[in-house]
Order: sequence, then structure tokens, then C-alpha cells
Amino acid sequence: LSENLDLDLDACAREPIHIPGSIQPHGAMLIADRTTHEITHAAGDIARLLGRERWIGRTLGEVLTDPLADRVARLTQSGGAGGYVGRFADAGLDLDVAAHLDGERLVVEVEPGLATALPASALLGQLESAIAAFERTSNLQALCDRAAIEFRRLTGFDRVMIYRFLDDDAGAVMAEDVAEGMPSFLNHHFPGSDIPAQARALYVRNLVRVIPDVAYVPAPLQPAWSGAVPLDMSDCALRSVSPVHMQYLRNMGVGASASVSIVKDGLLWGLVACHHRQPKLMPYDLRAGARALAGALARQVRAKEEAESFREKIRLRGLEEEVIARFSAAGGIESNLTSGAAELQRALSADGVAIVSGSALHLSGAHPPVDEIEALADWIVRQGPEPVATDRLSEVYPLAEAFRDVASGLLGLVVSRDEPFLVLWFRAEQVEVVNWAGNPHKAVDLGPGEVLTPRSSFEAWRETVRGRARRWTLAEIDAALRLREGVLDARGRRRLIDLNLRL
Ligand code: BLA
Repeated sequence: LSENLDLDLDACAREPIHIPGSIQPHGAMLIADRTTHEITHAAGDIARLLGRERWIGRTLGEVLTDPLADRVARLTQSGGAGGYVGRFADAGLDLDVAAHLDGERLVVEVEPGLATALPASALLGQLESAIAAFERTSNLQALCDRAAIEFRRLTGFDRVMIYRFLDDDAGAVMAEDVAEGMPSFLNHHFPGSDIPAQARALYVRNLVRVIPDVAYVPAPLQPAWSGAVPLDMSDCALRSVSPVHMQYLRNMGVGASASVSIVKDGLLWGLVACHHRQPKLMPYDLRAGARALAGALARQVRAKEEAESFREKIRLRGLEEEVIARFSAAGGIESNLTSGAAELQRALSADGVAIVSGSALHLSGAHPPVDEIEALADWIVRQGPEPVATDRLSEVYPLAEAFRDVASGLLGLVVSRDEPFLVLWFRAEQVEVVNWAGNPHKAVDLGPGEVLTPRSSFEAWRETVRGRARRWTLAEIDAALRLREGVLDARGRRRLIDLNLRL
């Protein structure tokens, strides 16, 4: 690969990764006619792996033995999608054979199996206990922490990360389990282009991919492909991977990589990303186990997310009532505003709050300078009665550039215009929040010229989220609106009480 990688990011997404025309050489591929079983193409070191000297023009039975060839036929008959065929141990190596149908062609893949046999009962037992552990976790973060541990136990890789896709296809490492001495990527965020769109689409269809040796030399299909349509390797375990990504892994000091899709409701929610310092295989049985475990993880992610959004709704309701009750209590709103600000901040998980009440200002958390808040409040009043909700304040209010670290996100609510009475919720710029969570960037220095590494990707992500905050959810904006109604009602009632007292 040339030193001058063309890092045009559109080009990344255009690379046709499903038709590389070659495989990773830890295994071998045989392409045969569906009806005659005659082998037309092959890739990889067949002589070494299968102990056969000639294969083109022979049948699958001659090269793989008849029982295996029969099973290939059965597996792919009557529209079967294909799958595991069996073990081939003729040449002294223990090889797993899998096959699938591609139009009129049979695609047979042969690769090293587990070095020591793992009884199905042991694998199933491990999966069962991992899934039970997933179910016992109490929230999404705890689930992901547990998942990193269980996937590392299953695969034996040095670093296992739960990588979650965020807004704009960017992603973050939200949980990690690492071997001693392995650098951490916890809390690192990455731009969407690190895993381009066509790769994400492929990973919804093909749930596990492995790169057992990042130093491999691709083995091309032979003889050279003559068909008008290149062989689609979307479903091939041995598919040779993008050279750009190989460079990325090498720059990262990784010897082997594997990743497992976490698909929730048909969408790619995240990946279990596994790294090993040395080359490392992830044989068929382990991949099947990892697929099953990732399916269970995805279902638990959904359950946790649903439970969390339900809890969130209940919590918001409870807080609304509390805040409103406080505002209606003796002493009225004014005497309760200072503690109220902190409560309002927590309610909408903001990083700061300002309450503007007449000429008084009540503050909580991280907020812009006081004179900036006053100008901002004037601007919000001028926007009209609808709440102002933005995750990129400086794009609509350029003066916010000066304090975007603490207030790139704004939810501004005018409760009443005449006094005036406003609540401003602030959310910090995303990079700032990541810094608060522990700046992962301090750990390792970037070498000169290392363009394709997670650390320079982290920098790229930093640049793309300048001036951006976490979005306000509809539930949060709704809660703010209900709060306004509640406060107005409470004030109305207090006025009446005060009036009655005076009369
Ligand atoms: C694929 N990129 C991937 C994959 C991951 C990442 C996990 C899946 C393949 C695998 O399992 O190894 C990204 N890996 C990461 C990230 C971390 C990690 C973010 O460990 C963080 C710790 N990649 C780039 C750029 C391009 C690019 C700039 O950084 C484009 C020019 C391309 N990445 C790229 C492509 C693939 C990929 C094309 C698909 C590889 C394939 O399946 O053939």
C-alpha cells in the first residue's frame, strides 16, 4: 500500500469491499458448478491445506471427499442458504468446511478449526451463563461492561470493545475489557468515515468478520475471474478486507482483528470490536457462538433501552411535580429558585441552568458568563413563544462561539415575557463532555505521519463536533413545556391566594 493513502472520505465509502477478488490466505476457497460440482476457480494454498495437487476441473468429491461433497449438495439444495458442512482432516490439518450458493455457483470455504476440540456442551454452557449475566445487569452501561468481559472470555482476544454508533454514524467505545498492558480506547469517539457506509451495510448482513493476521498477503481467485459479474463475497468468511482498513489496524499495532455486529431491530446498533497483539484465529465454532451471543446482547440492549426510556418518563413526571409543588409552596417562586436551578439541571440532564427572573439570575452547573446570559435571554424572548432547542447554538446565535465549551446546546423556555421569567438549560460541547469523562487522548502520543489511527480519528471526530452538543430529546422538550404550564398554573394559584390573604 502506498504511503500516500488517498483519504478522500467519499472514496472510502465507494470502495467495493464485497468484490475484492481475493481471500485471506489462512483458508482456501473452491468455486464449483452447482449441478456438476466441477471446480472452476480456487484461491489460497490448496496444496498445503487440502493436500491435493490438482483441483481445477476436478469435482468437489474428488478434492473434498464424497461425504463432504454430498453434504455440500444437501445443504445448498432446495434453496438452502448454506452453512457448516463438516470437518476435513485428510491432509493432517483439522479444517472446517462451510458452503453457500451464489446463483449457479457453489462457494466452498475451508479454514483451520479450533486447535483443541471444544465440546458443544461447553460452548453452550458458556453462552448460557453469559446470557444470564446479561439479563442480570441493571442498565445499559452495566450490560455493555459485562458484554466486553464475556466476549473476551469467549474469544480470548487481548482487547474487546463495545463500540456504539451515535449521531451522524460517528461512534464511541462505551465499554472495554483489556489484557494487561494493552492500551485503552475507552470513551474514544470516532467519525463515521472510520467504518464507511458500505461496510456498515455489509455488517448488517454478515454478522462476523475476522482478520486473523493483519500482515497477510491476499490470495487471488485463480484462474482470473472471467465472468461478467465479479464474485460477490459478502457472505464469505475469507473475504479479503479493505487495504485502507488493514493499514489502520497495522498503524494501531494490532496483529489480529475480529468484529461482531450488534443488530437491533434490523439496524446496526454497534459492534463488538476485538483486537489481539499477535495473529489469532477465530474459528467457525467461536464465530457461531459470538453471533448467538451478539443476538442475545442486542435483545438485552433493546430491553435496557426501553426500560431506561420508561424510567426516564416516570422520572421526568416526578420531577415536574416536585418542581411545580415547590414553586406553589409558601414563599412562592422567588425563595425557591436557587435550589430549583440545580433541580431543573438534573431534570433534563443538562450541564448547567440559568433562571432569569426579573432582574435576578439563578445559576447552577456550568454556564456562560452572566452578561452573555442576559444577551442570550433577550434573544430567546425575541424568537417568540416556542421553546428554543438546539444542539448547535453557535450556528443560530454566533455570539455563542465564545462559550461553546459550556453551551453548545441550549433549551430556552420563556415562562412569561413581562417580568421576564425564563429557564435556560445548557449542554456542553461534546468534546468537553468527553474530556470531563476522562480525556482518553492523553494516554499515547501520536507519531508523525500516522494518519490512519484511532487517535488521529479521535482528533478528526473532535473537529467535526466542534460547537455541537448532545441532542435534546422530544421527551425532554415536552417535559420543559409541561413545566411551563405547571409553573404558570402554580403562579396563578399563588396570586389568588395572595389576593385572598390581602382581602
Ligand atoms: C472497517 N473500521 C472497520 C471495522 C472497524 C473499524 C471495527 C470493521 C472491520 C474489523 O472488524 O476490523 C474501525 N476499529 C475501528 C475503530 C476502532 C477500531 C474506530 O478498533 C476504534 C478503536 N477506515 C478509516 C478511513 C477509511 C476506512 C479513513 O479510518 C476510509 C478510507 C475504511 N474501515 C474502512 C473500510 C472498512 C473498515 C473500507 C471495511 C473493511 C472490510 O470489511 O473490508
